[in-house]
Amino acid sequence: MKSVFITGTGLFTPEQSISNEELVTAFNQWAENWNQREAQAIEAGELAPQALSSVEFIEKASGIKSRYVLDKKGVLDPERMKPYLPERPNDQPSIQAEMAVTAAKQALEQAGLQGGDIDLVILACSNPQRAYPAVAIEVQQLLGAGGFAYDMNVACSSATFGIQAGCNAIQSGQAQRVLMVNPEICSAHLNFCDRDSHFIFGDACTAVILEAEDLAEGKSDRYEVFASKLLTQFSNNIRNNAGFLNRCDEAGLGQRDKLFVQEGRKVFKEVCPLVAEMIREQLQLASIEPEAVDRLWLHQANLNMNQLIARRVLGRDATTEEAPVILDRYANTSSAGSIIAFHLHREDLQPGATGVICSFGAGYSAGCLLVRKAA
Ligand code: CO8
Repeated sequence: MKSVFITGTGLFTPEQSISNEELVTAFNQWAENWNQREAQAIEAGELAPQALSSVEFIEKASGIKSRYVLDKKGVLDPERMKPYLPERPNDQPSIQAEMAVTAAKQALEQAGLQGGDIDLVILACSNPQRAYPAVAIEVQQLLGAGGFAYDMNVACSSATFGIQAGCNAIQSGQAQRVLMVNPEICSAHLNFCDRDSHFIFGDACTAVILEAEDLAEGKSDRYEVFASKLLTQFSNNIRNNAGFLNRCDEAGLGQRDKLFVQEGRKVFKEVCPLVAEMIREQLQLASIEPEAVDRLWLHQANLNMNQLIARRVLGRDATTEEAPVILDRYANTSSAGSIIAFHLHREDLQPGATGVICSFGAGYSAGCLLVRKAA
């Protein structure tokens, strides 16, 4: 079977960032306004008051200190509590396509390629912004790529599943050079009025170029994807029921399940052992001792979660060099997280270095890619 290499990565980071302090101030103002508005019902015991959020809780429970977003003003307006992202006419690039093209151009440059060299575009993310046409096809057109393109969604594991789909396409001869992009606009489907989750997500887009061995030959900083495992297991603990059937039952419109909802504690408990076991198994199958792993580029949802997984894999605490953290600045960017970590934290690795790119999230879904820096 042909070997497949990652020859370039790119990252789009929105210009605006929200600190925990700013986010909590807006949330608490919204909560106080709500409590005032509903004072009579609260007094009568018909409604429970909204509890306040806290910076200390957020940082301790998640490790998140700030997040990048496409629109800060709308999110921090206590009368709005969601981004304002104006609709665009059809003859203008859509927001996700624009994010993807920015990240893709960086990745193409790193790989020494032009858009026209790509013959498959996979756009993999938690929520493509529309039903059709596929945003991937718009990206294909904007970059002047050939071949074919499609959207796919495996929530937080979209990028690892997307890379695997790209490897499969190259290995089966359907494509030669693949662009895989992850435009995550998490702020648009996060309920900023939900104290349990209002701090969790941020926006970003990553891009990865995959090339067959013969085409990747001689390129510096290339990584062979030499083993992989994908896993899914149905769970309702992370869910978003937004969809085109919503309009068919008025009773459900505007309910909280039409945005991101989760049982965070259950997710933590169930996903950590599953992922640690998956990585260990993958390493064992590839006859690699955990000590020989140079880097763990883990999904970036929760710092405590990553520390626990790394400890279970390595049998000891990982240093931040071994398991880089980007969630402190970016928060959870869904599928983009592990790729942001890979993009920002691999420069120092030597040829022969081995690493794990691993995602986990809604579905449940988990993807584990073993990569090795080529000589
Ligand atoms: N401020 C102050 N206190 C709070 C707050 C807050 N904001 N929120 C909750 N509390 C309180 C609770 O009320 C509770 O109080 P009490 O003990 O009195 O009942 C206490 O703090 C503890 O609450 P939790 O048990 O909920 O706290 P945890 O320690 O479990 O931390 C986390 C909550 C951070 C959510 C944690 O459970 C976690 O990170 N779990 C893993 C979640 C995860 O990884 N999910 C993956 C989701 S990503 C994904 O799959 C992609 C989906 C698609 C993208 C969606 C984009 C929007």
